[in-house]
Order: sequence, then C-alpha cells, then structure tokens
Amino acid sequence: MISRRALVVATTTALAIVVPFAAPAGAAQPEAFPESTRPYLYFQSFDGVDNPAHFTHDLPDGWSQNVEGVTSGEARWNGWTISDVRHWTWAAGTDERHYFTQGHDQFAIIDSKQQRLAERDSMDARMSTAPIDIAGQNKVALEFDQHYRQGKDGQQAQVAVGFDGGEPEVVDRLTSNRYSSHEYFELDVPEGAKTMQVTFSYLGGNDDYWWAVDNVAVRAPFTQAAEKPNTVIDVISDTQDDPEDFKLAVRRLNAMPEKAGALVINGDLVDNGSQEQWDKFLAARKEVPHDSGVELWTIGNHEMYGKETSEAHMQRFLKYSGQDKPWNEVVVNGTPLISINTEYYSDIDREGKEPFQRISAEQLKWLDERLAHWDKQGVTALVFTHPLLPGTVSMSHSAWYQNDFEDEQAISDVLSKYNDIVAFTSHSHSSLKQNNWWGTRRYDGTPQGTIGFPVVNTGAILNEYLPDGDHDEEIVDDKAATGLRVKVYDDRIRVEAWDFKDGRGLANPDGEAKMIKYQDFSKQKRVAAPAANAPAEPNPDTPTDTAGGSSTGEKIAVAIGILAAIGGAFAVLAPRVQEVLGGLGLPAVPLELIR
Ligand SMILES: [Ca+2]
Ligand SMILES: [Ca+2]
Repeated sequence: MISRRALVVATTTALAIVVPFAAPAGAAQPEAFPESTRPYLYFQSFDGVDNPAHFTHDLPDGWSQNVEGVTSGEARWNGWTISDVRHWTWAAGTDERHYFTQGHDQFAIIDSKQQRLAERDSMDARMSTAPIDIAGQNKVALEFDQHYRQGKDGQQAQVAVGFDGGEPEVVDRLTSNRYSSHEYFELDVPEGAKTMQVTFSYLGGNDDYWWAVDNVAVRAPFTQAAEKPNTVIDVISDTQDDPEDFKLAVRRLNAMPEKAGALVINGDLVDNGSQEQWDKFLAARKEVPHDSGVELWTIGNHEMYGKETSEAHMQRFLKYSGQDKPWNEVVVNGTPLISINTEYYSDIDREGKEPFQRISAEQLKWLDERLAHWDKQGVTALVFTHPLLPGTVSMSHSAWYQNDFEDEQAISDVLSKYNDIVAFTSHSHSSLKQNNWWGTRRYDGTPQGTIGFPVVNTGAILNEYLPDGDHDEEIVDDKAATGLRVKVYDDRIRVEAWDFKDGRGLANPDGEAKMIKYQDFSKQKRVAAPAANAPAEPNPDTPTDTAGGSSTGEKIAVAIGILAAIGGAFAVLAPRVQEVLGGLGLPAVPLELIR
C-alpha cells in the first residue's frame, strides 16, 4: 500500500521540485516485507499518514472510523487521532503515556482524559482497518502493539475481527490496565473468506484514560517448535556485587535438563572496576563455574566506575575476559554471539553520568562486517550490549536511558541495516514480569529499520525495578535474581525469562527456578533495500570491496573461522584467575549507584 506521504513525494519529484525535507529512507511504511518463516500479509505503521499539524483524524488508506456520543470536548481528541509520543505528551502531559515503548513514530490514539467532554457525553469510537487480503489462508495471526490505561468501571475497549464484511467477532476485551504490550491472536479463517477487517473500539469514554495502537500486522501464525533446540545460551547480567545470587543463578542454570552451550554475562559483572571488585567476582565464578566453560562478557557502566582511569578499568576487563579488544564474537554450535562494548569512560571526568558507550569507527566497521557475514549465511545473530536502545524494552522511555551511547545514530545506522538479529540489553534491572520485557527496535535511518529487530531485556541478578514517574524507577525486590535462556531453532529464536528465586519465603529463602514466560522470534531475512535509497555498505560477496575490506576485518573473520572450526566455539578464556583476596568486606554502596 502506498502511503499519502509517499504519493506526495512521488508527485513532487515528477514535477522536478526540490524537496529539501524529504523523509529519510524507511521513515514511512515499509516498501517491502522481509522473507520470514511467518510471512507478512499486512503491516500498518501509521508512519506514512500525512500529518502536517501533528494531530489528524485522517487514517491510513482504506481505514475508517465512526464516533458516537460526542457533542462537546476538544476536536483534537474526538475519536481516534494519529500523532506520535512527543506531540501526544506535549499536548496531554506524560503521566505514563510515554511508557508505550513499542510505539514508533506515529500511532493511533484515544485520549479520553484530555478530551474534556461535558458530563452528558459518553464516547464510543470505532476504528476499522482496510479490508486485508487473506484469501487462501486457513489460519492467520493478528498482531499489534498497544498501551491501555483503564478508566472508570464500565468504560472498556474491544478488538474485533470480521471476515468478508460480516459481523465482527470480539477477540479481546480490555477492562484493566495493559501497558505497552505486544498482542498476538491466532484466528481461524472461515472457508473461502477473502478479506478480514479489524475494529478497535473504545466504548463509554468520558474523562477516562487512553488507548494507543501501533504496528498492526497480519502474518502466518507460529507453527509448533521442533522438539529440541539446536543450541541453548544462558544469559544473565548486572551481577554487581551480589556474588551469592550470581552463584545461585549459575547453579540453577547448570541444573537444567537442557545443557547450555555458553553463558553470556551482559555487563556490570562488578560494582566498580577496582581490583577488589574483580577479585570478588572472579572468586564467585571460580567457585561455581558455568558447565559449558564458554562465556561472553560485555562491559557495563559499572566496569568503568571508580577512581582509576578509563584505561586502567579497561585493562582489567580485557585481562580477565581474555580479549585483546573491547568487542568480541563467540560462535556456539553455529550461532554467533556478538558483543558491542564501550571503549572509553572516565568516571573521574563524568561522575557516574551518561553517556557510557563510546564506539569507534573501527568497532562499527567490524560489527557491520560480522552482521553482513551472518546475514548472507541466513544465520540469526545474537547481539549483546549493556545499555538500552531507545523505543524498545521497559524503561527505554526514560530520558537517561536514551542517552547511553555517545553516538546513538552511528550504532543504529549499522544495527538497523539488519532484520535477522535478536539483541539483548540490560542496565535497567527492569522487571521481566512487565509486558515490554522485549520490544522491537524500529529506526527511520535505514530501509530495514521500519520492520526492525527484537530487543530483549535480560533482567538482573541484583535487584528488580519498576518504572516510577516520568523517568525514574524504584526497587520493588532487593532479593531478586532473574535472567534468560535463549533457545536457537532452525526457524526461530525462543527467549525464556527465568526467575531464579520464585516463591521464596521463610521456609525456603532461595525459592526455586521458575520460567516466567517465553517469546518466540521468527527468522526474518533482511528487507531488500530499494535501489535508489541503498546506503553504501560492505558487500559480503566480494572480500576486497572498498567499503568492507580492511585487513583487520579480514584477519578477525579468518581467525573466527579457524577457531569455530576447531572447537565449534571459542570464548572468554579467563584461566588467569587471580589469587583470591576473598572475604574482605567492602563498603556498602548507596542505592542510587546500584543501577
Ligand atoms: Ca508507527
Ligand atoms: Ca539478587
């Protein structure tokens, strides 16, 4: 479907008028869908809706809405309105509206609170999609991202689906808060049906709250996963001066019937970069090693905290990780684990404040080459970096969590060229029980960025947080320990969220390991870039191409190939565990530093 914005640009181009503010590649609807193990039949981002005033009741082509019961109130909020989070919160205030981390660019909004209806009114607003072609399908999956805050008793929201213009059937009814969630409904298609329409109905609203909807997709449903995954990767993070729970988590992971091929610790292994902290961590690690013997670590902010120099802290990380560079790749049973890491942070200079991540051009070039390599092989890359990517997981709405990279555009310009990635971020200790424990990184700078790739929060070994206020957070459990198991299949990546201390109490202070939930991510090949907008990029077919052919990159690639061939995996080799100073009490760290 061609968006209005695309049409306007096409027309003006034909007339040879210069358009100085033309939308960047990928800023609107995707022009193509990726090849996927769950093919796309439909996707609507709302981003292509022409909206010069930043608020419009115009909907995407073929969509419609019907509003009843309104004789008063602000015209801007009369029924469904297309806007984006910046303009929405500018007009209506934040008050948790901005916790909608999966909403990207424009989306559809009901704001009953801001509508300011007279008491006599009660709004029913129904928004229907265009008829979606589902001819020949037996079963489809309806998916979308949404953010819903319940108002008074009696006000409600409904999602209904009708086929071939028939009576819609309710597939979901919302009568309590459901924040920032990705919804998935499997629907049986009546025999011979050619189209389906989805209707989003907000019913009985007057001075209630809001509902926002984005990324409406119809795809083939998930099929049954294979009985056994090809490989399992354990992922924890933010162990930070909690060696007892670190050991407990590793013991629990080691005890699971399916053996993992590697352990990733995604940053903040230590509470600061001092020798004492490293000794404490290494002692715990030596006491309870991960059974795989294969590890990948990333550098968090805490590795770089302390009164010594950036260089001194970095040298300790490199020494104990066995790496010669901050970045790294480990291949486990054919699955690449790639770490992106800061190269500089001076706590003396910056006093604990963001940004933490300085990524050099050399590292970015290496990353691009590695992702291009795996993309060409049709292999999903698992990418690990400690800080959050904006517009993804819980807490990525927060001002400070949006400023962890010195150059967020540079890292996004590389990462968002690829769709067959699952990324993992940590840092916030944000609870895995939240709906947005994973989100999709969408980005306007690349043609692939509109479809994006999934990003999963890794939880934390130390403390569990929930969002609080505009961009703050609060500890909700100071005894928690959570993490992930990642299962790699031919057609998908399955990520399981685990509570290592579920159900603990006086009788059983450590509780038990229990899976909180899991999510499957289908393989999706990279969206082919439209020729006119194709950015310069390394061509994996030609090793000597000018964009990608540095000798460093070649050597690294060759080394990885050799090591992968030798052992199926190579990793952090940290045999040089120091003499343990052990048992020396360290001063308690103020809570505001424990993040
Ligand atoms: Ca959108
Ligand atoms: Ca803990």
